[in-house]
Amino acid sequence: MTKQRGKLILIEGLDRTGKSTQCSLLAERLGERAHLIKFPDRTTGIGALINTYLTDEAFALPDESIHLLFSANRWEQHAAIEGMLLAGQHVVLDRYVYSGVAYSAAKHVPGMDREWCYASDRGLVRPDVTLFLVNQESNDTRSGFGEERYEKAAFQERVRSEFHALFETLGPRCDEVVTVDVTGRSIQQVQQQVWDLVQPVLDEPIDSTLSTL
Ligand code: T5A
Ligand code: NA
Repeated sequence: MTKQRGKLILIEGLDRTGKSTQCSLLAERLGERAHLIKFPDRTTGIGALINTYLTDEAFALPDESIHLLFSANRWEQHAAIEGMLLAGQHVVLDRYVYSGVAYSAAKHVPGMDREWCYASDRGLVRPDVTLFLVNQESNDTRSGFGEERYEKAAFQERVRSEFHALFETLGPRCDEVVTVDVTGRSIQQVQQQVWDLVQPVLDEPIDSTLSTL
């Protein structure tokens, strides 16, 4: 019997919805067979530039450039992700292409529409499932909110619309996206819901080919 490839599980959402918390708990629960990868990956040279952009409002970059850096930061991990999946390991992603498109498109810069934003990520591995965390209440009371460039209520509203529009317009090109309502729910409650949604995906038999975005 040939070895099953691993599954690519993505957790997306607005700022401070609990993505990193849930990704860590999920990876921990999956154990040895799982890897956790966070985007932006601030540990690389490109990631360091992104970090400066996010934390220092005075650091100027054209919107097109920072968009392409976020995308390039995902391409830096592409071969590693492919390798892990083909070796039978599961990969948990903390943000990915959909953040890349939604945050950039929400800037409403002429020429940077959704299609343009998506183009630089074409060819990356497609997630087997995407969980989209939504908090109906404002996230700005959660610790740390407001420290980085995009953490402003009005901009977050625009990002929210972009995420929804993106999931709608992608249609069949967009793999399974499941909305997880985290409003008023504890970390443990959300974790159980995440686990219940992910488990059937892990059990799904699948051939070893990876599909791409
Ligand atoms: N971005 C990102 C782009 O513009 N383009 C891209 O291509 C990509 C990949 C940084 C920014 O970059 C933008 C999006 C962002 O604006 P980031 O590094 O993911 O992206 O941002 P972080 O600051 O690391 O993460 P977030 O702000 O998105 O927070 P999380 O991961 O959603 O939230 P988390 O888990 O850190 O939790 C936040 C706080 O809430 C508590 C936690 O303990 C923590 O204190 N919390 C809860 N409290 C109550 N109830 C619950 N259920 C809770 N869950 C968590
Ligand atoms: Na995070």
